[in-house]
Amino acid sequence: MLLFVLLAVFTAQGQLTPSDVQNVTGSVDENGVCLCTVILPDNTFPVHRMEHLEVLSYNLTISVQQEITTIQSYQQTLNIYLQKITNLTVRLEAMEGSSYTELDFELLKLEVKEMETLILQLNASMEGTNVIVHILFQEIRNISLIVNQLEVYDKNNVLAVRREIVSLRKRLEDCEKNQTKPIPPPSYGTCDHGGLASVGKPYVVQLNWRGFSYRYGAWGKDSLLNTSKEQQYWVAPLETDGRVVKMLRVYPTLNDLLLYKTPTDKQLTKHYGQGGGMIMYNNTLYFNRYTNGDICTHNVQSSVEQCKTLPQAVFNNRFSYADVSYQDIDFAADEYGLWVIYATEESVGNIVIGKLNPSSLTLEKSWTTTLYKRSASNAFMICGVMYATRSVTTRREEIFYMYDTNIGQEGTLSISVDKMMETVQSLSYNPNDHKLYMYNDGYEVTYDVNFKTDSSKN
Ligand SMILES: [Ca+2]
Repeated sequence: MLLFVLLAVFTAQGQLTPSDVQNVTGSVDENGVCLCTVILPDNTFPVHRMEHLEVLSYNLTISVQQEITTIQSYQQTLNIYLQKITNLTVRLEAMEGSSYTELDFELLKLEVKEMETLILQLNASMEGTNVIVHILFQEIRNISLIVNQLEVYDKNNVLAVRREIVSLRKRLEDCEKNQTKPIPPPSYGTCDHGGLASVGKPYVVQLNWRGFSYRYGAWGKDSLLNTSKEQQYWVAPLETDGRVVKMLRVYPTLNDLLLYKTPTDKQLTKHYGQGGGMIMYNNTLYFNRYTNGDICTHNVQSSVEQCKTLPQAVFNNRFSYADVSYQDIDFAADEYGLWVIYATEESVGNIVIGKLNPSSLTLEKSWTTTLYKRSASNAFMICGVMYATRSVTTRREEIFYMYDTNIGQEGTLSISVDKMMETVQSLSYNPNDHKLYMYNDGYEVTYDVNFKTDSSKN
């Protein structure tokens, strides 16, 4: 019984070995309670330290478990990041491997360089200035600059530039296909060519002598082939109403024109003119008579005037051109002689081309086209072919229609004509110098024209 108590006490205190149990002699007091004396050794078992250790161990186990959980969580996160990094690497490799490498830029630059060379050759092989080639050249230069910038800064636009290059290359190829073979310019007065090929850049000679407010009118040189007045220039601004012609000025040379020097003023005293359709032919001004369907002449030398009715021609702004008023009757001259471009009620406003006898002012022959006169901005003749223009923008005209009186056939074409001012007030060709003369809102402008080879004749 007593032994049991001791055992129970020790069991509650800690671990016991068999040597820890021994028999002792006890006694019972007057109250019947068992008493015994136990002599414990000096080095008692450190039960409290054991307890502390147990607590520490327990806590440590918990901490380790927590750490293991945390590490497992880190591992999962790390796995996710590893996956992301792997994906990024794949994408980077793909990007490096496709359009954005140094090598690619070098190839791009090579392509641009190649096109630059091509267009320089094209430009050199073409006769005169070609507007389309010039524009293409500028665009290629721009692309070249962009590629250089991109290489330094933003490489991601390489694809856009590449698309642009493809488009440019296509246009260049088209241009090459359409380009005319370089031919020596035909002799003045001959028609040994295949018709109009292109028109050069505008050359602004000067503002008319009456000033900017005289924006309507006409000017040029004598259009009679091999005229004796080849050096002479004439300028005839309309009054500011854009309708009446009262005078013209003649300069003996280009220098005189440029310096407004030694002019001869001629007054149209008997009959005023109407509209800017006039030309000088054999030192005689041909013009539409004011408020009338007559065509009249005024000889610069003798001041002799004569008039004759142009049969059926409408007048007084009935069928003028698209952007100008009172140019119902437009004179023209070419290698074949004198022409008149007009419309009639019978032609329902479509252009009629008349071959005019310069002396008698009678019609030798006429051709009716299908081009509504008011849809064209102006017209002129070269080698019996009428070419008509229309406005494309405020800075560009297009020669878009032709009628060949040699064969009685019409056709369409597209030749750009740059202009400095918005409205073509008049436009004529001169067979003596292969130039177009434009009165462009008061400015006197010339253009060189280029011809196709005879084999490509329309
Ligand atoms: Ca004209």
